[in-house]
Amino acid sequence: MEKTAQHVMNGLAGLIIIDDNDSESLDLPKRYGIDDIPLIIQDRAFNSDGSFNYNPSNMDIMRGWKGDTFMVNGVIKPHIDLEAKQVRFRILNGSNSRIYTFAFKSGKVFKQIATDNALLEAPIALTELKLSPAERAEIVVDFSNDSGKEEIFIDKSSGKDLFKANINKTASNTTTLPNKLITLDKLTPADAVNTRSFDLGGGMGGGMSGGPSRMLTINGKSMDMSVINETVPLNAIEIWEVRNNMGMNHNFHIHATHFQLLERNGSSSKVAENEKGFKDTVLIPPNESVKLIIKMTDYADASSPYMYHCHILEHEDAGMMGQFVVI
Ligand SMILES: [Cu+2]
Repeated sequence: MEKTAQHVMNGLAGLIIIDDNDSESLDLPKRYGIDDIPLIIQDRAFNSDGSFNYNPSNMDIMRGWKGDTFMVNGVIKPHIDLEAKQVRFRILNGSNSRIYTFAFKSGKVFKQIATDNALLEAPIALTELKLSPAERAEIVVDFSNDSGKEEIFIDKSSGKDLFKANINKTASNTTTLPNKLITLDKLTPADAVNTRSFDLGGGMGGGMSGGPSRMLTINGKSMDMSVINETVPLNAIEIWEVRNNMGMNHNFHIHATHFQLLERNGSSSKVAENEKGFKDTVLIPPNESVKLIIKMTDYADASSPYMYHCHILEHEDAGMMGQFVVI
């Protein structure tokens, strides 16, 4: 416990691709490494000998540690040669704390087709895509008319280049992104039988008295391995309201399920189109709130409970995590 940030920093993180019949049956780019490219985005700082420089202060822990060098699939500023066709990128923000706003430097439009856990019902056209730590997205970019061009994928938040794509290969097949992807089996708020509230809070004061692992809290409590914070009934549909009571970004991740985002700051209209899919991690900006609908469909007992936590790794290590059982 309290070492997740260090473990991920040292390399203990990856991306697993999960496809299903829906994904396979649609006319999506699906040739791995050719038109179906995983992107694991991470930031690091390096010592002069090339080793990782990671020694966060309490202030770094509070703010979320950020490195000055960006890696894509473990490589600094890589480039890729691509065919002049539609290309799918499966993106993971694998960073400890950094929130990215992904975009092409040219402003090129792309289509988001999937959120953390599933395809979206329809592609959403975007010019930028914000992902907080552990959030995933799949996008399809149409390079059909870009032969001979280069496109630079950037993080607009920091202004840094991430990788360069050279569109210098002839398309060896074509794919046509459908207008309709799937129908999500969404939960209905009227079916919810219970509401839970989670207040994300804390401050440096907690650190003074309890050390760094006690600085941050959910509902006033820091993570305690010996405490089960919530007991959730199996297959019950619930509303979870999560409030960020601090002047800094947090996100909220729930294990072993997916949820739907119903509201931001009490308003369903503030939920972006590309957030209306199945997710397991959601960004909550400073002093904002989200309302989620969730159903736990797997048992978990006290010997191996599930967790919910901020996925800014320094924050979860600082106590912003809780445990729950499903019975
Ligand atoms: Cu946090």
